[in-house]
Amino acid sequence: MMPTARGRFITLEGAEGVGKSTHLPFISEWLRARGIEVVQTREPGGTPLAEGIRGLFLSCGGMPAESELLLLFAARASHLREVIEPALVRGAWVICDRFTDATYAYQGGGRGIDSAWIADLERRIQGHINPDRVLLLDAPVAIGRGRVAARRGAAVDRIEEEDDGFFERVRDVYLARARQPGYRLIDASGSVEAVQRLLVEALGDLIDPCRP
Ligand code: Z5A
Repeated sequence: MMPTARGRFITLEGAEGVGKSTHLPFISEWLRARGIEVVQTREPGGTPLAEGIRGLFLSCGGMPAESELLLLFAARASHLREVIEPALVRGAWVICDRFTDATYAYQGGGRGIDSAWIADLERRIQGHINPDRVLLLDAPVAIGRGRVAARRGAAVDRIEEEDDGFFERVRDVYLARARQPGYRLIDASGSVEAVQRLLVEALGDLIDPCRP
């Protein structure tokens, strides 16, 4: 019997309000329509332990940046072992709302934690599991924040309370990381339909490796 091919690991990244939650189900459905088993998940979260950590992370005031970092990797370890790795091994594709690029952007760029420390945890916790494709949704900070403000009615979380300078640093780190192979920079400032056309283009070569 032929061994099952490993699934693909796709992450959706970007600062708040760029449309990750809006586009995640669209990508999942687009892939399922092509006969692919999809596991849709998010970070921090994806397991009972990691969802519990997410609640702490988003709500506990006065948290040191180092505690943020360690909580995120504690959640990520559970998510990797229980959800991401088993899915990839059985051949499913994992579509994840944020992953370690968010840690470089928010804890590295936003909070100022040394990226060498993040890289060390990344190596130890993730081992060989890295995204095959990072879809970076990018828009000026004012656009993303404006969308979130227009949607808002409920409480603002701890990260959303940060000022524009914090989100500019987050965006700068994301843009710098998107120069690496495997990343696709998507202009997220257009309409939902325009962004989804760009997302489909950015996935085409994974579905059909003959495409450029
Ligand atoms: N975090 C971290 O610090 N470090 C880490 O390692 C990880 C995460 C993994 C998770 O909170 C927080 O955790 C996050 C970073 C931190 N905090 N922040 N900021 P979350 O999941 O609740 O927050 P989020 O990821 O930023 O989600 P968001 O604010 O909801 O943004 P979004 O998912 O990208 O946007 P959306 O909900 O799809 O869209 C926002 C609104 O805009 C909504 O009303 C849409 O209908 C609308 N929208 C979307 N696209 C468009 C377009 N194209 N045109 C017009 N309107 C649009």
